[in-house]
Amino acid sequence: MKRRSKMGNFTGRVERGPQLLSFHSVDPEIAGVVLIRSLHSSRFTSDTADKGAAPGEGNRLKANLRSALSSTACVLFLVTAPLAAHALPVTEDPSKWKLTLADEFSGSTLDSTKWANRLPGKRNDAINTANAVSVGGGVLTISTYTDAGTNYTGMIGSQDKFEQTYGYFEARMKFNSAPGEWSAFWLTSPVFDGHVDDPATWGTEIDIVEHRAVNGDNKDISGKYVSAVHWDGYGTDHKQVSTVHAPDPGVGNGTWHTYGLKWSSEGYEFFYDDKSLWVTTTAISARPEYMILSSEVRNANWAGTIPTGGYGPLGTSTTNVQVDYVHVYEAVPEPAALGAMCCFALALRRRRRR
Ligand SMILES: [Ca+2]
Repeated sequence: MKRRSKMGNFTGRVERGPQLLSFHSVDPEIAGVVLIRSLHSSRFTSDTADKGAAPGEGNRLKANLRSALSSTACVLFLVTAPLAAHALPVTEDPSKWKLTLADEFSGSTLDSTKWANRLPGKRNDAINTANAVSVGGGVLTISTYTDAGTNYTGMIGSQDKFEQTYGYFEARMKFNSAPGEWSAFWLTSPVFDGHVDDPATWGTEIDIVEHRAVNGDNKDISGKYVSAVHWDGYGTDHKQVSTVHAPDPGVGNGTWHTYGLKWSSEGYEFFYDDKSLWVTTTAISARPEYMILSSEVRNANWAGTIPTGGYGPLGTSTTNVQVDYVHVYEAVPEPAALGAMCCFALALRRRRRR
């Protein structure tokens, strides 16, 4: 017997057999299956038509459930894990998340309890310097500039200060990218490079957003951005999956947007302004990773050609990335899962007493 039914906040399909009644949720937010094995399962009767729930059926089901729960029957709840591909971002259900790091970039200096300037010195075609990194007006700014023919830029990372396995990572960012330069918000593992064949153990590079003004052919792609997952190190075994998000109305240069990542044991889900854009279940890292906010310069590569004369001096260069905030959350256990564990333990205790 199958029929759709409503039971409190649950909507689903009721199936009944000998001493077994199961309630299959069809609500993607519930994503669970409740099995109630009851000596009283015969009470779950209804003359409701298959096409929908009749008035009063929800109350009957709730009453019968209460009766079954108070009986000596064995009660078993099986709740499946949330479906990553259909999960909602933090902003739509804050109760499911606990804030673990927040930096609003207020004040006038970088918060050294959360971030450190990363990899000072030459990197590709620029020199990473703390002078390129500033905090003011409520935002972090990483500038890319040229002084006496040398290009300078910067990056910050939370390595050894904040690392987390799984969760929801979000930054509100504004790109002012230029040819030869790109900026990004990404995660990586401290033991990523040099290890292969086990991304769960060694971790991955997770690029939430990489923004360029132009591509390797110097074609304007400022309205697009890349998300990617890299694994098996940076050597000959290196592998990656990536996607170019486009068209994304309003991305461009000089516009604020949020870029988010929901990372769980089921995979990676990438968000843009709270909209899910891409899900991949490839190479799932299961180890703590740290965050990086970066700008980089590399001539005649995937971000095009450095302008003649460079980017201009610090203070007048218009090439930068700004970050309004970084927020990180970890998932809290679902109430349904907690309830299932409690009921299962209760059922075991009752069985032992018999
Ligand atoms: Ca801010």
